[in-house]
Amino acid sequence: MAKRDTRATTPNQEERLKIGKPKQVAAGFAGVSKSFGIGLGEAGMRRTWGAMRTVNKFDGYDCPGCAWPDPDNHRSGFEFCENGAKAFATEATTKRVTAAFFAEHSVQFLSEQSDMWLDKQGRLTVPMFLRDGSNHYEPITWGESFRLISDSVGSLDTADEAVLYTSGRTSNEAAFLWGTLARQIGTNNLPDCSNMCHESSGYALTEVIGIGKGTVRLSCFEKADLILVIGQNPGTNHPRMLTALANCKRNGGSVVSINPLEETGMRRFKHPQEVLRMFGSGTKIADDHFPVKINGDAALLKGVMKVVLEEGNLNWDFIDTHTEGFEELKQEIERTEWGDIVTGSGISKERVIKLGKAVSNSKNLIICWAMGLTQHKNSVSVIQEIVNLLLMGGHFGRPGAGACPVRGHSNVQGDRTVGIQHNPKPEFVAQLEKATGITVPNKGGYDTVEAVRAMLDKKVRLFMGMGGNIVSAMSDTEQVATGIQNVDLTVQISTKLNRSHLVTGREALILPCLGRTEIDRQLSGEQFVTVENSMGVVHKSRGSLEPASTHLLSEPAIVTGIGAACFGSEPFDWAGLLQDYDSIRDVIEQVIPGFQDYNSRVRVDGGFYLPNGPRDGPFWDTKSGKANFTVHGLPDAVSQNGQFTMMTVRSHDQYNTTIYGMDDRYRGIYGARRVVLMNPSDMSELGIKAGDEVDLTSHFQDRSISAPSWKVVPYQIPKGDICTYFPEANVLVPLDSVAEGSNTPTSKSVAVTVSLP
Ligand SMILES: Nc1nc2c(c(=O)[nH]1)N[C@H]1C(S)=C(S)[C@@H](COP(=O)(O)OP(=O)(O)OC[C@H]3O[C@@H](n4cnc5c(=O)[nH]c(N)nc54)[C@H](O)[C@@H]3O)O[C@H]1N2
Ligand SMILES: Nc1nc2c(c(=O)[nH]1)N[C@H]1C(S)=C(S)[C@@H](COP(=O)(O)OP(=O)(O)OC[C@H]3O[C@@H](n4cnc5c(=O)[nH]c(N)nc54)[C@H](O)[C@@H]3O)O[C@H]1N2
Ligand SMILES: [Mo]
Repeated sequence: MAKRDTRATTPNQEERLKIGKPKQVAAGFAGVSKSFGIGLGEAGMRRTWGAMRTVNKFDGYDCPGCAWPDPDNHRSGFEFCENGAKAFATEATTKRVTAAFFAEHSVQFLSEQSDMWLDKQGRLTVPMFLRDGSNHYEPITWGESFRLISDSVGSLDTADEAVLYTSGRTSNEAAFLWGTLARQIGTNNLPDCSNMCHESSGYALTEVIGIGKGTVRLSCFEKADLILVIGQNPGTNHPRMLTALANCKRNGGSVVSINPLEETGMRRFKHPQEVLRMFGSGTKIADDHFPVKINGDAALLKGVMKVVLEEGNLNWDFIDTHTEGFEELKQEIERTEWGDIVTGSGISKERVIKLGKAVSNSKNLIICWAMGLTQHKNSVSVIQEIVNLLLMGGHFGRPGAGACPVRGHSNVQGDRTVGIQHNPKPEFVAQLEKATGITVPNKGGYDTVEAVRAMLDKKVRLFMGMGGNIVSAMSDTEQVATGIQNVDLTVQISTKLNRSHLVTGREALILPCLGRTEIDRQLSGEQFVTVENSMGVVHKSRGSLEPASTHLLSEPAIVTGIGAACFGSEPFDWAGLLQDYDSIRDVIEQVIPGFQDYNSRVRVDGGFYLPNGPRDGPFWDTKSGKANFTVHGLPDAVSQNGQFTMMTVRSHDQYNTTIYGMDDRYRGIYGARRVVLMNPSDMSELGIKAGDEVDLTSHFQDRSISAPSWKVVPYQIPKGDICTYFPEANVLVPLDSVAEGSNTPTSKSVAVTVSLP
C-alpha cells in the first residue's frame, strides 16, 4: 500500500509567523465583518445572509458552533457569533469534492496536504470506496456501500471487532440509531469525542451528585452574584456565553477568570448584536483574573476552601440535609499547608485569600469550566473539588447557582443522553431490549483510548465513524495512524474531507451526509432533528439550504440503510423508521427517561428541559441518596526539573480539527500554527528569541516523542508552562497519559523538553 503521510499538521503550508499584540476587546465590528467575510467567501452572499437569519431561531437550525444554549423564550434578531458564522460557512460552502476530484488526486497526494487545505476543498458529494492496495478513491453506490459493511459485519469473528465512533454534531435521532446498530452488531464499542472532552466532568459529577451534567439554566447567569470561569476560553469557543456573563455583570454580579492565559473575551467584550450602537470600549467581563499555573487549579481550590472554612460562611442547613462526608473534607483542608497551595497554584496567599473571601460572601455562585480542567491526570478530582466548594455554600437546587461544565460540540450532551455510551447502565440496556427486541450486550465496550489500543493489537476489523476525525483529534497521532491502518475496513460518515479519510484501514468508505443547515426530505416530507444543549434543553433543528449534492443521504438514512442491510427488519424495523423521524423519537421516548411526549413537547418553541435532580430538587441519584463531599490530596507536579508543562489549545480560526485560517487574532498570532507560546523569562534562560525554531520532546513513563520545528512566540504564560495548538501538537500527547477514572487524554498536561535544533 502507498505510504500515507500521517502528520496532522500543515506539511505543505508555508507558515509566515507574524507576532502582534493580544487584543483587548472581543468580537465587535472586526468579528462581525470577519464572519461575514468568511461566510461570503465560502458560502456566497445570499445564502450567508439568508441562513444566518435562521440560526438558533425556534424554527431554524441549531448552530453547529457550540453547545451554549439560547434564551428559553425569546430569540434576538441575530443569535449568532463570529465563530458560529464560520462553522456555518464551512458547511454551506459552494465548493464541492466530486468523484472527478478523487480521480485527479491520489490518496497519497491528499495526505500530504494540510488540514486547512483538505477542508477548503468543499463538501463531499458522492459515496467513495478505496480498494485494497489502491491509491485512488472511486465512486460506489449507496447500495454497494451498505452491502460491503454488512459483509464486513458478517465476517467478524466476534462482535467486539467492530468499533463505532461518534462525534458530537450528530442529532439525537442519528445517535440513538447508531448506538442501537452497535448493540445489534453485539458490542458496546462506542467511543466518542466526549472521551477526549468532558468525560472527566460526566464521570466526576455522576459520582458525587448523581448526574453527569451541569445544574444551571441560562437564566441563572442573570441571578448569580459571582461566576468563576475556570479553564475556558469563551471569547473564541463559546462567544454567546459572553452575553450571559455581561448580563450577570449588568445585574451587579462579578465574573472571575482562572486561567494560565488572560484570554481576550474575558477582558472586554462587545456584543456583536449591538454592533451598530457600539462606540465605547465594550463591557469589561472579568473583574479579576488569576493566572494559575497549568493544573494548579486543585491547589487554588483547596486554598479557596480553606478561606471559606475560616470565614465560617457555610450553608449548614444544606450540608446537614443534603450531603455526606463534610467532616473528612474539613480535616483534609485543615491539613493542607499554605506553602503547598501557593507553590501548587502559582498564586500568592494574599490573592488566594481575596478569591476565597469573594466565594465565601457569594449567595449565588456559578462555576463554569471546560477543557482547561478536563484534560489532566487528576481532572476527575479537580472537578470534584469544584463540587466540594459548591456544596459548602449550598449552591444547588435554586436559581442563580450551580455547576456549569460548558460542552463543546453542539449535541455531544444529547448523544450521551440517547445512548452513545460505552458503559451503558443496566436500566438503559433493559429498556432498549424491551423497545427494540434486540439482545443488548451488557459488558462494557471500548472508549477512544481503548479503541486505539485494540487497533494497535489488531483486534479491530471494522471501524465506522459517525462524523468527526479521530486520526487528527486523538492523542498520539502516529499511534492512531498505525492502529487504524491495521483495520480491514474503515467507514467515515462525513460532510467534509479530513485526515481520517486518508489514513485508513486496508479498505475505506467515505459516506457523504447532509449537514445541519440543509433540508432533510423523507417520504413523509421535510424532517427536523433534535439536539440537547449544554443546559439539558432538547429542541428541534431544521435546515433551510438545498443539499450540497443530490446524492447525499441524511445521517438517519445512512444508519437505517446499514442496519437494514445487516439485519433486515426483524426484530427491529430499520427501514420502517426512516419515513418519518417522529417514529425514531417514539422509540427514544420508550427507552430514555425524561422524553415523555417527545414529539409534541419538542414542537413547542424552545423545546423542553430534561429532568435534573440537583437542579430541580435538589434530589441526589447517588448510592447514599445524598451529595458526596470527596477528599483528594494535591496532585503531583506534571513535569520534572528542566521540563515544561504543555497545554494544547484551540486558536481563534479553527473548529477542532477543521482549520478555517492561520490566524489567532485575539492572541495576536498571525500566519502560523506550528508555534509554541513561552514565558519571556524562560526564553531568555534558554537563549531563545521570538520566532526561533525549537524542537519539542514529550516524556511519559519510559517513552519520549519528538516533534521538530516549532516557532517560539513570547507570551504572558506562567513560567514553566508552554502552549501549542491542537491538532498539530497531538503527536506529542502520549496515548497512555490519561485522566484517572475518565481515561481522557491529558491534552492540557504534557511534560515536554524544549531544545534548539
Ligand atoms: N470556534 C470554536 N468553538 C469551539 C471549538 C473550536 O474548536 N472552535 N471547539 C468546541 C469544543 S468540542 C469544545 S470541547 C469547546 C472547548 O472550549 P475550551 O475549553 O475553551 O477550549 P480550549 O482551547 O481547549 O481552551 C481551554 C482553555 O483552558 C485554559 N487552560 C489550559 N490548561 C489549564 C489549566 O490547567 N487550568 C486552567 N484554569 N485553565 C487551563 C487555556 O488557557 C484555554 O483558555 O469549544 C467548542 N467550541
Ligand atoms: N490535543 C488536543 N486534542 C484534542 C482536544 C484538545 O483540546 N487538545 N480536544 C478534544 C475535543 S474537546 C474534542 S470534542 C475532539 C473532537 O474530535 P472530533 O469530533 O472527532 O473532531 P472534529 O474536528 O470536530 O470533526 C470534524 C469532522 O466532522 C465532520 N462533520 C462535521 N459536521 C458533520 C455532520 O453534521 N455530520 C457528520 N456525519 N459529520 C460532520 C467533518 O467531516 C469534519 O471534518 O478533539 C479532541 N482532541
Ligand atoms: Mo469537545
